Amino acid sequence: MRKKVVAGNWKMNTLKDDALKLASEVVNMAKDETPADVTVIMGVPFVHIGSVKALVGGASNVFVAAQNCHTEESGAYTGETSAAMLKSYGVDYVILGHSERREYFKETNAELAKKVDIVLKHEMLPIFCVGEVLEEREAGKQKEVVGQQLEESLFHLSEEEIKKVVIAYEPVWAIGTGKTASSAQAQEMHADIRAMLVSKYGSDVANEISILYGGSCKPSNANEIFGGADVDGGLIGGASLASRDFIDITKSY
Ligand code: 3PY
Repeated sequence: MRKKVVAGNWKMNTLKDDALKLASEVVNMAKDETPADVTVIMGVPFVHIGSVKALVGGASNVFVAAQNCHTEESGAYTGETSAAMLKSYGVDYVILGHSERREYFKETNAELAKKVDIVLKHEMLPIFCVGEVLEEREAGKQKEVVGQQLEESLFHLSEEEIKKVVIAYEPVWAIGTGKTASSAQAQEMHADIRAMLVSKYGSDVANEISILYGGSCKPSNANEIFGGADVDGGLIGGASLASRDFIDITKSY
């Protein structure tokens, strides 16, 4: 059985008090309302990780993700945060390759392969984002683009390693634009990603890997999107900043 996952991506939002309030609401509401088989993840800014992690404590269905990490173990990289640092705060997951990082920080597939490796080395789980931009979709190249992202950043992993990765398909044209892929478009790409995983790793392994949809997912469309046979949950942007909306999405299976 694949893990159902609803992961929030807070991006560069929340001041200290907002972060603690949001995290404590999510923990309390998830305990009472989220179905037991759904893994809830909050992807919080680095500065809040220590305090959010302390607040989450031993909550059984809520986990903490960072939104990035550096490729190297330590050293002279002013302003950066290492995987080992995140692990020392008890971080569970690290979001890697979000389209905003690919676009604004010029992260490449090769660099992301290194980040995936260092996150796994420090026994955290990558949430690895893939997705095409609008021009690529309009040119019918979405499968090729996503295939290349998987090939160059993930397909060097062993079977045991790839099973630890959560993949998030986020069509870039649907991020922060209010546009959402239709449930049919989402399922189609998720099935293509699953097929690529099957041809590389075989169906037993491929069927264990959760594939999340991201891109303007909200309570009003989550149920339909999560209905796709290969859609195992969502990576949630704006709606993860409102505890009520976020928790409602965790109940949308
Ligand atoms: C969005 O939904 O806007 C996202 O980018 C989720 O990561």
